[in-house]
Amino acid sequence: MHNLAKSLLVIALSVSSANGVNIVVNGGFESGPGAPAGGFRNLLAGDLSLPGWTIGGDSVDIHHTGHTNAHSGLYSLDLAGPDLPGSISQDLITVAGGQYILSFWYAAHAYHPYPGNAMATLSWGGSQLGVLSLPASPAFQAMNWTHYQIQIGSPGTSTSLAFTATTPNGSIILDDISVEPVPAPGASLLLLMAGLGSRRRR
Ligand SMILES: [Ca+2]
Repeated sequence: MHNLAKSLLVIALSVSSANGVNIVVNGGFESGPGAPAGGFRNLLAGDLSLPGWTIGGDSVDIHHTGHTNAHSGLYSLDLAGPDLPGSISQDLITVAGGQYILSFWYAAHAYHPYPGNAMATLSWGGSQLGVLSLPASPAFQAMNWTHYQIQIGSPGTSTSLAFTATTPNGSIILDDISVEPVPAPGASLLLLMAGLGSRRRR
């Protein structure tokens, strides 16, 4: 491949890839109280035991993978506890105007005692970014894990990330939430030019 073509490919790849540093604390729910093997643990709004996350609404549940299979690790988080919808949120330290890759996995509870899909909203920086909606998983050990990924800008130096159930018990379950900074295209281009310059001098 011609050197210029290689260089353009390097630029294209660097613009669209994150740098691998996840700024979400405990995005996989592996830290904190966990849940008994094969069971779940209910956490009421205001409970401070789940590192990184503020629990709101009514309550949420931490599920052990023996209860509903986690996307990875031992635990996932059910956005609605035994009754009414709950929520989780986290304030991320961001660079104003920076670009980030938001990625997570979601599934619907296999227990689904009402018509329609399990649903939740996703918000970023206080604005609703999307609606998560899935039919019930086929079984507790056959969860319909679905990937969500988007590149998005940060509005300020602190950006709230929030997930809010809009259906009651038997709702959306989350795992492996990450937000990774995307290197600025200008920075990649400067590094590349510096590299080309040093090769020419040799
Ligand atoms: Ca997990």
